[in-house]
Amino acid sequence: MNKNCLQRLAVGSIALVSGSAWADELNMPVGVTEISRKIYGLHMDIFMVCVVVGCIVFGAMAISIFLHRKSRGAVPATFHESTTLEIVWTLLPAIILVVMAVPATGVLVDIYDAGGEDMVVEIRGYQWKWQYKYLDDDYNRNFDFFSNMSTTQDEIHNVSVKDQNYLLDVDKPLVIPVNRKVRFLLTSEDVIHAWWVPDFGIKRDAVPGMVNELWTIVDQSGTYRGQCTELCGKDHGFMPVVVKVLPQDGYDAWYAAQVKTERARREALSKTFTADELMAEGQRVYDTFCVACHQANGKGLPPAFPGLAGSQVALGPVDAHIRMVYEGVPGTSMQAFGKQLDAAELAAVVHFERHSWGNNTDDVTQPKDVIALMEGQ
Ligand code: HEC
Ligand SMILES: [Cu+2]
Repeated sequence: MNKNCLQRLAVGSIALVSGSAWADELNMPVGVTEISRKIYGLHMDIFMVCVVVGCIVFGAMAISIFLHRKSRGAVPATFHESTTLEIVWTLLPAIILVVMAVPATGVLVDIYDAGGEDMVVEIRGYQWKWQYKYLDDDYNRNFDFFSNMSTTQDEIHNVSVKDQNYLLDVDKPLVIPVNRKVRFLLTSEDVIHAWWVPDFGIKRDAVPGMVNELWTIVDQSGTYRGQCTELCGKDHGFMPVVVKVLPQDGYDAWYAAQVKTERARREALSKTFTADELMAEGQRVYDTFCVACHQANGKGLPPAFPGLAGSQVALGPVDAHIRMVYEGVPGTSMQAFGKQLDAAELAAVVHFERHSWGNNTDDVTQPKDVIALMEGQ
């Protein structure tokens, strides 16, 4: 620990104890939910207990080192096995621990009380993005979307100036209404991730094959940011969480727009598109879902991630190509995209790969081709 660090620590401790403005910079956030404020209160109470215990213990030590030093002719006491003393120094810490455990348990019980919700959102972790599914009782009002980090590669590679929300921005945030109890169901499609929003005071693991619960009631509208907090592979640091909390009427308008988009998406499954439309949509899907491994120039990052320019699969029979993207390649990082993309998106991205970076297969892939092959219709 260097001097600067020690200074900060000293100033920080004083700031925390005296509750000055400095504390805001160094302390954990108070947050915008009752739970986050309870956690903050607990943190401050227990911090105070630690400060008092620390002062007594280190104070007694400092005083005895100073007053009873050898050069003053101090002679050590000779007593052994003082039963009273041993009872006192066992009971006292035990009592302090119990006193701290009581309020902590109360808050923990509140944190786990996910019942009585107004709405449910399923959160699904993927390498390396989040999917949000709005689970309405009415199937026709259900929809879901992916939330991908939107920080540009140029910012990451220091080519352009870093944004204020560097690595903490997404293309589509989770949107929830203010003052409503939202229950989250957390799970994962691949490895363990963890969903965390410090301002809400909530965080939980997203475990494949399991569903964990989480809930929140946010009482201030605004945009709140968090991150995946479970080491989940190469792009673990690139799957931020962004939550936009809207007033009820703004939220209702947003929800209605999502339902409309979802209707259009479901209709697209039975449409026939032009080659240009497929290329435009395919580019969007590729840039969102494939570019991290196969790269913008289609050359991939061999040997880990094969190039698609000139690839046997991208130039071979279309059925095998669709199947590969739909089912993935088990045991590799090539995922089964049939779970994440619908038939229209799959058709577009397959078409795009067959007509980009010098590939030209002279065919057109439509949603109905994907449905016929993979969904058995
Ligand atoms: C996390 C990394 C990753 C992502 C993201 C990814 N792929 Fe792959 N992809 C791979 C790997 C690894 C292979 C090689 C699999 C193997 O060993 O056969 C592969 C192979 C392929 C192949 C076969 C290439 C060949 O010639 O063998 C195609 C086609 C393909 N991916 C398409 C896609 C599409 C389309 C997307 C986006 C929707 C995508 N990939 C996203 C990792 C990825
Ligand atoms: Cu993760």
